[in-house]
Amino acid sequence: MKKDNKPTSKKIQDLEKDMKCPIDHTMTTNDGVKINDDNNSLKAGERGPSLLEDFIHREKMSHFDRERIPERVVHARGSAAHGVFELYESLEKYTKAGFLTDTSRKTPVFVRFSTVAGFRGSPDLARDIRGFSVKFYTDEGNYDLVGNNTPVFFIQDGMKFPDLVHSVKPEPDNQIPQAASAHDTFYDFVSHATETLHNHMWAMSDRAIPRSLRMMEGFGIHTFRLVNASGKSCFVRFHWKPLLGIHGVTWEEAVKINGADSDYHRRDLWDAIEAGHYPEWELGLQIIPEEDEMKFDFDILDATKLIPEEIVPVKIVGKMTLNRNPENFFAETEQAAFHPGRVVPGIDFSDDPLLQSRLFSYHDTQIYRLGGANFNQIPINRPINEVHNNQRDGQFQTQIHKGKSSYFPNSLAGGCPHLAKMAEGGFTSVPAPVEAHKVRARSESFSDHYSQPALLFRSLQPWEQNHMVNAYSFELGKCTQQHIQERMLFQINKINEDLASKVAKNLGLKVPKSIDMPVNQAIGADADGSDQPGDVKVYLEKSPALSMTHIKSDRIDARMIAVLAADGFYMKDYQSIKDHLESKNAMVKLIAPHGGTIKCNEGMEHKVDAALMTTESVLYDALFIPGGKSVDALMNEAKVFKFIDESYKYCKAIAVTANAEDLLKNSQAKDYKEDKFIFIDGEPSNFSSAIAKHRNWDREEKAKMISV
Ligand code: HDE
Repeated sequence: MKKDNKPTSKKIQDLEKDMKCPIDHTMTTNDGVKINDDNNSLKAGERGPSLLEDFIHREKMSHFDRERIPERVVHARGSAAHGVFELYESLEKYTKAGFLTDTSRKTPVFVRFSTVAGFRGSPDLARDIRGFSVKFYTDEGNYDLVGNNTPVFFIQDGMKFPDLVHSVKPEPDNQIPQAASAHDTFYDFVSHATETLHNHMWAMSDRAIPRSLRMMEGFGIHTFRLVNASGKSCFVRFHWKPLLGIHGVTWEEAVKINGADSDYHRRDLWDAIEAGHYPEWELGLQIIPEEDEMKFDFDILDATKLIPEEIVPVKIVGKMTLNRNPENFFAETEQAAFHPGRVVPGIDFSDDPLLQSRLFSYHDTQIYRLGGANFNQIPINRPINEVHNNQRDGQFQTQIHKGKSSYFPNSLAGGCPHLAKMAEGGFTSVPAPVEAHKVRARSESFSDHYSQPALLFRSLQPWEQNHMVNAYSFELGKCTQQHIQERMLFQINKINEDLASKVAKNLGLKVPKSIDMPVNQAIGADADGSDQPGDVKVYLEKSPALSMTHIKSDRIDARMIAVLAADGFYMKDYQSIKDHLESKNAMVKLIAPHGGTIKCNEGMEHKVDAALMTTESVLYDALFIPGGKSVDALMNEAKVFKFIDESYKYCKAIAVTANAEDLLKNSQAKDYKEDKFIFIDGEPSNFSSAIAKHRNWDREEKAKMISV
């Protein structure tokens, strides 16, 4: 296989062994027989009948008939990329994992982002939690950090996972709605299972409708363990911090984006990497000494609780860069198998019951989804170090194991493969003491379901809170059963009365004082319990790290900037903005009333990136309109005003020069002169700083009456 100039790694080199390229090759059957007609089946006479002996036709058709494999039961819709992880400082004090102790290593990674509920072809901008799965191909074997973009999960015990997923997926009778939580079954479940309320609130935040996969935080969620070379262990929670900041769109935009480009996130990630504007995240650890396990106001084994960063700071330890798109979606992204149980020496599990349940599910589902127990041999899944053991045979075995011995101990193979001594890196589980009775129960320390969603709501900026009111109102407004809406209002009211009353007003309902909840339906209640457990406790007034504003970034890598122009636009104005934005890695797109080319005032032809009729303003982060004769033509285009009005309504940065201001005057953006994100003949650097801040949310209230 010919090498390309793309970034490489030990894993890419490993994958190259299996890459195929048709250039300069003759077409053959799967048995290598050359084919000289791929257009016609074999027939008795030109008009048939077709002959069964046509092995070329049969082979082609029966392979096609089996092209689909089962999609992931959750996280079916995903997009992935290759990259590299680099460590800033050795963490040998805490762990013996090579990729966390050796700062000279560049550990290859493969990262898959996903939505949870939608099917494989569902739109990207669904309101949903995003999966954030990272496979580290370390020298000591594969380590998978399979996280989400929210710091907590919906449930505490894996026993409830099938129920949770059944409730959020399309309803079983009619398979409606696709990739949406806004329906009765989900809220029927959530309002009963109060442990879900915290992550549900995260799902109601703008984090659940990200602007880009490149602009999301990632969280390992569960408490794991790190173990150092002397066997000492500590607890840890993993965080990914995006260097582009955390940004979302509004629900109204999301609905439009899904219509204009249902692959919006997939395309954004792909295009950014193709353009060389590689997305980056820093890895952060919250480290908790073993002896501090019980010192918190919540249980660190409870995956519905976060550890506020103000209580245990996040230590930044390294950086991950995604620098290469997959060569083949099916071979890599679809066949990639991530599993939280895939750990390397130096990392171990905690007793979190949700995590323990996952340790079974992922491997189990992958054996089914990928057609058998040998799925680890699929190129994207195999480690970069060698694999030797006595597991044999099975479907799709691709390796040829030599010799007579397939058991241990043996003498016929000289005792090989031999065991690794501890000093050679053999995996040993932390010998944590256990003394307990077998019980089917939930720990009392898991019973506080309201304090952390209340902390989250208190910690948000007013605009984030407003978006949340809208999200709850929309989602519950889509429920058809009043008793479900009321049960939700009752639960929200326990978290925050102001939030509940605003949502109730939008629903045209009252917050009920009590609800009828049979004891055996309330998951968190004691066996003889009367009500859902826990009142709101305030152990921290606010956690600023929970707001999306907590990561500041001045970067605009691969932000999409729309330039509206027609024949006669001022070249100098265009060039100076374009040069500045491109120097900051933004993508500047020329949009005109028609495709092909347009002429600037200096007589040069410029290639149009998109005709107005083929694109939509919601696909861009900011708008620039240079002045010139072009303005007369733009004045007659209804879509130009849609661009301006929508950009204004959705609080984006807008820049115009010279007479292009007339377009603003004629738009619905009446207050443009007072707006700090609108620039008339302004400095390009002010425009780019505004784009980096993402949106002028202060404008939102003023702009809400704009109709687009
Ligand atoms: Fe998953 N989850 N999950 N999940 N999950 C799967 O594994 C499961 C949970 C997450 O990009 C499945 O190979 C159970 C938490 C991601 O390929 C399945 C429980 C978190 C992905 C499964 C959880 C996640 C999955 C489906 C509760 C965040 C996509 C296909 C005990 C920390 C991985 C597959 C990818 C995928 C089970 C809870 C994240 C069915 C039983 C908590 C990012 O095995």
